[in-house]
Amino acid sequence: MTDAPPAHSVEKFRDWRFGLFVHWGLYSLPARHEWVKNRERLTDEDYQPYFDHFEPDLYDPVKWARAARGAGMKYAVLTTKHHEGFCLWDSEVSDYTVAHTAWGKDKDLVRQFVEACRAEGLGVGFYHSLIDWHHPEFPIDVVHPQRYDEEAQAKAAGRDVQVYADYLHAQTRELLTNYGPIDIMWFDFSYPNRNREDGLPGPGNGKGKDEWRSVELMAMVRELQPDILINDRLDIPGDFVTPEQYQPDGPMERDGVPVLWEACQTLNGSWGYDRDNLDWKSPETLVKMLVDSVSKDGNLLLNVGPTGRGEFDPRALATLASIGEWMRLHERSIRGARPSKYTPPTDARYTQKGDRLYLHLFSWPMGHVHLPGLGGKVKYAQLLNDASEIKRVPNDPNQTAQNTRMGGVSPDTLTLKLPIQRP
Ligand code: FUL
Repeated sequence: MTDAPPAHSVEKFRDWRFGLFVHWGLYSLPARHEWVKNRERLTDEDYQPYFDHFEPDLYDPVKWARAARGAGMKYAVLTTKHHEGFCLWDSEVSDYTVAHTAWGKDKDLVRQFVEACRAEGLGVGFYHSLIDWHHPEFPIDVVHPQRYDEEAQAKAAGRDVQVYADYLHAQTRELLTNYGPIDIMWFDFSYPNRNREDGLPGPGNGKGKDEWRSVELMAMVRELQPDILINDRLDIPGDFVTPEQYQPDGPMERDGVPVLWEACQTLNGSWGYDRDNLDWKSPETLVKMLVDSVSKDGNLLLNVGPTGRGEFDPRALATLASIGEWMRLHERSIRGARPSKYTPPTDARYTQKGDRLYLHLFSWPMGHVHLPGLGGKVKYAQLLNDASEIKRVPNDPNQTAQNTRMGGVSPDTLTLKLPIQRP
């Protein structure tokens, strides 16, 4: 067993920079967030209608893959099983799968997804939940986030998490054996912030890794898929870290050493389809998140929650199309780009590829922009969207000296003249 992924997998992932996350399961039917079973304290019986009515007749993952590609994404990660426990493939160790629904007899939605992604040239990742609110041996009520009262603990007593761990390992083995090469294994999630003795929030006692048998699980993943990258949610360090719904302050580190990272972000605060949620982020906000990630050497995994019929919501499609329009003109500054050693001015970011430095202005300054540290270093400047030339404002030695005294432009600052209006 090796404990690090091959360098070529790491570089491929860093070059991709932008991927699609898909949260799809039975929770797409109530259409009230993927945690609906927990949030509304639904019993298995309450939840059964969603299994009975799971009929995604419009599921066409080629359309998903094309929408992703159109947005400039290079890989896609699918929830093979979310916390609710429902499996999108015909797992040998469970009846709680699409193949056991009235609609889905013998269907394997995971296979179709993998094939569509491959056909469209996208990398493929599997999200797989460690939590399982349906498995009879999952000690749901002790460790279940938001549920740690006495009644819950009593119910959980006697459940054997190791039986569940066997199931988790068997399912992971199926996923990594039956679908060809898989690029990313995205486990979710252990309980670093929960004391498992009393179930209360607080410093974690790190027992999650024993319950999932994380070391053994990770070794199996690497053995089955030597080129795969594994995320960090098993309670042991993984290949990349996964800031969720926030942008880190800068390049991320683990134990003082740079670490590969991928921010995951929603379109509207919910991962699963959430019909009445109107809190949609604008394409501009999302593009800024992408640029911000790349400028800090990270990736962005942007989520869509398809409907119960298996389609992307028109609002999601419109957002992806707008991002795609931006990417059509600016992809060079994202794909394969890395952070720059230069510090950008306020409300701006740099990305860099070879000797090309890309300046992303999050707000448009009036008339000109000062770039500290770049004086005398730039041969030519242009706008990326239309290749139009950008002139520099020559450094007037007297003016510069005066500005320096006043705390303004210094001799090593490059000043560029911008169009008054943002193009
Ligand atoms: C979290 C989960 O609980 C959410 O439902 C979602 O899957 C997100 C990406 O990870 O931890």
